[in-house]
Parts: sequence; structure tokens; C-alpha cells
Amino acid sequence: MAPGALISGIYVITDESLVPGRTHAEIAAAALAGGAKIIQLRDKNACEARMAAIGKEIRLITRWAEALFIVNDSLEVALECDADGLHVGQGDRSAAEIRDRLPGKILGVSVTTVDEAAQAARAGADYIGVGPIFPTETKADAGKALGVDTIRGLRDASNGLPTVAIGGINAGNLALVARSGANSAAVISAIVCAPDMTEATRDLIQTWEYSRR
Ligand code: TZP
Ligand code: MG
Repeated sequence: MAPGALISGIYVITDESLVPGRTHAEIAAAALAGGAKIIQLRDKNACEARMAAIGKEIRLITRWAEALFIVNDSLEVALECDADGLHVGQGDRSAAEIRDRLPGKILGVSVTTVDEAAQAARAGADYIGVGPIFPTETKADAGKALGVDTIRGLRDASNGLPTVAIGGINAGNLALVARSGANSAAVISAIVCAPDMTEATRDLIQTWEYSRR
């Protein structure tokens, strides 16, 4: 099975900056308790040493839960934590360079255009991230919402790589995403800002599964 085939369903991204007191590890643990099978550690402010320390903790709990652990941005942190993979954007080190240094691990690349999607596939990405699909306040520089109709075109341009939709996805619009051709829906605020993160995860997974039937 191709490594990217594991990228499916609800993909939870941690973010400590949204709700004071909610740490990466706490968010990850709550999401895993709700049934999440993919956790990404994402922190735009932490230094690599702190990312690695947090990453090792999340590595342990994702192993117990038999969930995938993906690190955002840093190849060094991903390697140090023995993460299952790395997710990079267009502003990070080139996907081709990372591919060489991350054999056997999952490589995800954010794309917004058909050229970027084709390039990600050529570089050996295992999945593409597409977004923001809906408007979001979580990422200041996310750009204009692409809408669900862009998903299929970008997936096709990537030669059918597993496709993760991201940006403004919540319980109210998840069914649209599930029927859009995306293999997975990534969420931050829909879980991190929910009163009960475990319950929110459970609800999103249930909605996703119901919408895919
Ligand atoms: N990339 C594109 S939109 C986004 C990222 C990291 C933020 C998604 O956060 P939310 O809260 O699920 O809209
Ligand atoms: Mg990045």
C-alpha cells in the first residue's frame, strides 16, 4: 500500500495559540480519545528544541493510539521524533530535497494551483493539502477561499494523489468536503476551539463517515 493511502478521514492539526491553556499534547490526546487517526504538530512560534520535545510526547501517544503523527515544516524535528511524516508548504524547503532525506515516510505538500499540484507529484509527495477551502481566521496569510470545487482539479493535476482539504472546515460544512473528492479533511479550530475537544472529534468523524456512505 502506498504510504499516502493512510491519509484518510479527519486529520487533526494542533495549535496552542487559539485557546489559552490548551497545549499541543492536550489537544492531541483529546483528539485521539475521540478517535482521530492522524495528528499533525504545527507551531509557527516554537523553536526546534521545543517542537522536538513536544513531538516526542505526541509520538508516544499516537503510537499507543495507532495513529499517524505528522510534523509541520521541520524535517529535523520530524526525523528526531521519528514521526510518520512531514508536511511542507510552498515556502519551505523543496519537496524534492525533502523526499530524498525522508525515505519511507509520508510527505505532504500544500498546493493551491494545478502547477503546484503537478510539481508536488513529480517531487514524490504522498499527498497534497488543498486550501483554504472556506474562509478561516486561523491562518492570517491563508489567502482567498478556494471552494470545494477546486479539489478535484488539483487532485487530478497531482495524478490522483490523496488529497487533504483544509481551511474553515467544521461540522456544518464537512459533508460538502466529504463529497468533494477529498480523501481527508484537516481541522484546527473546529476541534481546538470546541468546548469538548474529544466530543468534537467524535462528531466530525461520525459526520465524515456518514457523508461518505
Ligand atoms: N492552511 C490553510 S488554511 C489553514 C492552514 C494551516 C488553517 C486551518 O485552520 P481552521 O481553523 O481549521 O480553519
Ligand atoms: Mg510550512
